[in-house]
Amino acid sequence: MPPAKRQPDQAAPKKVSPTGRSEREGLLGGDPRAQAGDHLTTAQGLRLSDTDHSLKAGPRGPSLLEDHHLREKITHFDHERIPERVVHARGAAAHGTFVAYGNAASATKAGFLSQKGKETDVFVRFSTVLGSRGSADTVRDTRGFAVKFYTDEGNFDLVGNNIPVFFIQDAIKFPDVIHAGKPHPDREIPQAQSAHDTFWDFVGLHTEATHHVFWNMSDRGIPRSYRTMEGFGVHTFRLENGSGETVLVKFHWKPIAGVHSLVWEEAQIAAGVDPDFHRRDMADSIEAGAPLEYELGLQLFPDSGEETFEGIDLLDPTKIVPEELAPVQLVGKLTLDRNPTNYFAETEQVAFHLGNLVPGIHVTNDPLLQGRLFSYVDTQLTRLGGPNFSQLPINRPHTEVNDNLRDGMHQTAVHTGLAPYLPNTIDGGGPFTTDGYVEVPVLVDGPKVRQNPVSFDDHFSQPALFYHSLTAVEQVHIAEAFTFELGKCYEQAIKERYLTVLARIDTALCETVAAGLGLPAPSDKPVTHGDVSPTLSQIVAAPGPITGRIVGVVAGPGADLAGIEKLRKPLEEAGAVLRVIAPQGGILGKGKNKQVVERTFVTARSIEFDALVIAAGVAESPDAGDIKAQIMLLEAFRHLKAIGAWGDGAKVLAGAGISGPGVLLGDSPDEEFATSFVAALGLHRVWERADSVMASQV
Ligand code: HDE
Repeated sequence: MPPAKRQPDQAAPKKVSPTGRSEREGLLGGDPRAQAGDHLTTAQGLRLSDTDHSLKAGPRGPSLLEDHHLREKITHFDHERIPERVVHARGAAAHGTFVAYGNAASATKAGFLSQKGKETDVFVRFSTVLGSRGSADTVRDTRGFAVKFYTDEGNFDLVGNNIPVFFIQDAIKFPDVIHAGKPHPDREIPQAQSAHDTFWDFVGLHTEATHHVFWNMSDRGIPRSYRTMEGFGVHTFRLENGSGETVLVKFHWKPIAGVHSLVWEEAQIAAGVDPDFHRRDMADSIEAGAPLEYELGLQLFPDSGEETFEGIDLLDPTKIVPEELAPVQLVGKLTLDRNPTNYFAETEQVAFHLGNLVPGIHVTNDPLLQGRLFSYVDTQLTRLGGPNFSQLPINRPHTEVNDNLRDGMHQTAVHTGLAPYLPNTIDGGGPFTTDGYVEVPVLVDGPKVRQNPVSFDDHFSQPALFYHSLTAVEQVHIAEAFTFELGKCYEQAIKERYLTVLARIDTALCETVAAGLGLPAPSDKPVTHGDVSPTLSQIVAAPGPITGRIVGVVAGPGADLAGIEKLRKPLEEAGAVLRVIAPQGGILGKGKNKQVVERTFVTARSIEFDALVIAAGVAESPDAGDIKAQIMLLEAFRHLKAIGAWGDGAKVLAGAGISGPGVLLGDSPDEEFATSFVAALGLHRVWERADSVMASQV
């Protein structure tokens, strides 16, 4: 093929900066010379006339070493990859804005939180923990929720997870828990899973992991989307207001769309059918104008010196403080509305660090947090190849930087002056220190010991609180998850040991899992635990928002296309997306009711849809009984999704044996039908159906 040359009538491609940033954010633009001009050049700017043929000694001869273009092209390609993150390798990100409500000023002087209406640019990267960069999105795992605020006072990074507690209490155990969770070192299997011997070996012996394990085995381990995940800073931090008063805080992100999850079978199918399920959902939604939205919340505790609240040790990252005891106060809104322009430049090269703090926010002595303060910069030195990663466009603060740091690998700044040291006279004495960041002078005193506080020894009361705060159906999911994961272990001793952990939490749960594994239930007695905390349950009693939800309408040549168009309106007004599914691709009908077929029976699978509807007019078609369509409907039914039909579409459902709660039938897709459908979708799942579908199938 001849080299691609732009035709004279072809418009020049739109120029965007490497980070795709607007003028307002011009500070973050990358090197403007990176993609300048319309002509293909070498890295040295030499225009090329051929990039398809290497230089050879005759058309059939060997390639010549002197081919500088061949060598440059291949050599650069050979070095395109950087080491993936040692944890959280699989991730996806978006840009957005944080707007402060202004009610946090009494707690913190941090400008981006305390000034009413203050807008701050943010970049958020979501991730799984265990899997490699190319692993599936929907595996059972904790999700990272890392937020970089580009504040006027420098970058503040809130590097959190979607689970409020962690497996370990002290950073020194991090390599242990991660080595146990990662694939086995001999065969490198299984990928992105905790369902294997080394993980359960470790957490059975190391019982401080129990609380986190329970959250992982709950529906929180398989979120429906990034949009429907909570986020937590996990550790307790310290806030300081303008008068120097301090208060302890736990950070929360509350999704406006509610907290919702997949069911396990759906998550497993999605891992194969669409490994990019979560990142696709986020990118598509943002592109379609449905941003992801969360509110930032603070749980505040007096900084009275004990670092406990209602008997809960605030320095122990395996403990939560129930919201019933310390309500979450909402202080601002995060909106993610812009996709990255370049995955590598932004999502891969972003470097978070807990030590990126701003005045008004401080760390505490949580021993997990203390170790993290070291780890993040350290890991970037290997991953990003040197100490200058804060110069990368995605990591650069949106404020002035004058740091006296010099040289090093990949230095891109051309610093001026002679005196990158203080004090100096040669460069006028600057840069000057000013009213900047000052640590709170907390008294530190104690013997040098390798010990934890005694309160850290309580490993079971909070997992028991969590488990008993959930609804019956959520508890069933936990029992199934333990039975699945332990059932994947080979070593009987590992399963037996973990049953003794479960026995300490709940006897019935332990017996159910033991029965599933075909093992006797140990007789250890469960711990006593505090009151339940109903806010820990995800099940909603009233319909919530349906923004970003996908509804599949099964149609075909004879379908009621006007009806589809009628249904589309209320769904889209509520923020949902309607996709037409038909036996074959193409366009159905013409004129104002014309429907573009977006999925066929070959490309559609139930996991893509939050609800399915059968249009009238398809029941008599020979395709109505297509096995792939039937499987799609039955899976949606088993996964407790709302299913509807109007007109003779009901016959298709009857033919598949689908009836009962959450099966909505109507003569036409009129207002009443649409309203009940939107309400069913807003409840996320038809939980009343759970008992009638076999428990082991969900
Ligand atoms: Fe991390 N963690 N972590 N972590 N972590 C990393 O930093 C580490 C912990 C979290 O999207 C690494 O840049 C240690 C808790 C997120 O880029 C590394 C300890 C929480 C991300 C690292 C912890 C997190 C990371 C790997 C125990 C929730 C992804 C690559 C002391 C509050 C950030 C990197 C992104 C990433 C170390 C525990 C969240 C190796 C040593 C607890 C969301 O530095």
